[in-house]
Amino acid sequence: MANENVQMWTELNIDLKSHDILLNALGPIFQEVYLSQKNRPAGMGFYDFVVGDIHGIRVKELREHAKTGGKVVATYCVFVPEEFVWAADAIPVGLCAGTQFSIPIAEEVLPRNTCALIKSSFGFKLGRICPYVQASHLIVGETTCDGKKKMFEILGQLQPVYVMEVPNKKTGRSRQLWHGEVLAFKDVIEKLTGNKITTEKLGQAIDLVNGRRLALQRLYNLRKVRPVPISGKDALLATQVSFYDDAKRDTQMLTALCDELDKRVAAGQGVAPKNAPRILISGSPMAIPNWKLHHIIESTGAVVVCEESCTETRFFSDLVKPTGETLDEQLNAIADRYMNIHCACFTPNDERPDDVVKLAKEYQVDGVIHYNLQFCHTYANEAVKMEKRLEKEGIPLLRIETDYSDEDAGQLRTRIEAFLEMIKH
Ligand code: BJ8
Repeated sequence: MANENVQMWTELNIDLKSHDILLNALGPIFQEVYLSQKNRPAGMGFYDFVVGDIHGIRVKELREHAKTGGKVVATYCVFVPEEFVWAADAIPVGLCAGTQFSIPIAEEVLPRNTCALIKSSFGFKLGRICPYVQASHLIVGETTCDGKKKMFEILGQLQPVYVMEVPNKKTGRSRQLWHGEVLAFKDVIEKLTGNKITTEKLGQAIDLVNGRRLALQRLYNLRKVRPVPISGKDALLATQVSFYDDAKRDTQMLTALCDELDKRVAAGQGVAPKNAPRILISGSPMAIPNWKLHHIIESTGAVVVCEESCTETRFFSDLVKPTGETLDEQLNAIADRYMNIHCACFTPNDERPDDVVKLAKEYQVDGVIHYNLQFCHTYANEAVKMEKRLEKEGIPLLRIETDYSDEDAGQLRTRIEAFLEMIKH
């Protein structure tokens, strides 16, 4: 198997030397962050297996799909409507952008004062260390923030890139623009694949993606229980894997995990004591393998019970209304659903603080940690409004700005411990 993988990576033009260093570093980190946890649900075995072979089996599936003429479409943002990709018999894959490893490579080209997520993803391509990027036929970017949209121009010199224009406001005119963008994206995917997107195929794709969203909603609802039956780290991993696994299999695995958690809840079995501080994280996305903040928080005895971010609640909380009977109605339902993502790239974006307050109550949290990646101006500025709003609601907030390196881990731990001390009942 290992040889088979090496052969596949060679065919994908991977820089094997750097790639080896990356995979060899990931094992011990996963051991420390994940496998050292006690009392994990057995259903997490699937996710451990996926990480254990992170650049193997799934990449092989993508390659086999490509050998029969199928296309692979890579994305970085939850604004890209994956329903069209599935409906055209292509496979969408959310790209990894969560490791420090690829950042020095990216900094050879990009300005250092760019957020870690952008640098990490760009470094994966520049350094030829991610087989998912190498296996994709098209990368779909978006105009959500300045750093990303300018990076996509440079990325486009290395691989085919298509950029969707995401509006900055939520006015009627912006919605019209977005509807046009969604329609144009459908055409791009049809052209790439040579397959016509029919009402029937799109209906099936809507059901497929909604099915996965419902399974993720079920997982998150289980985290509302006290004591919580799954750690924040494990829930985070399950959602991270959802970005690149097969949607049907992912739904099955999530369902099996939730069935197990139901039993834990019925037995009153939790991963942390009933009185462990419950934390909500809100802010920038945490792409795989970014587990830094969860690991620090949970190793202090607190438990992360919810994340308001694009790798979590913003990814699955809304469904596409499965009511459309014509292609036009389906397109409108898809455009409406995606326009409702409360990313900080919008102005104003008062819905996001509303969401955080609502989630804080539903998940019975003791405090909120606002997480923003260094050099991300949208989330950093929005934190000002968030702070005021949460203060009004009497919900304690700690603002954190960090990157993917471990340099500030000690300092973060000290600040988080002080915060937990302050919110203790
Ligand atoms: S919909 S949050 S996935 S853009 S952290 S790259 S905003 S400088 S990731 Fe995002 Fe889509 Fe919005 Fe979600 Fe820029 Fe900020 Fe970096 Fe960001």
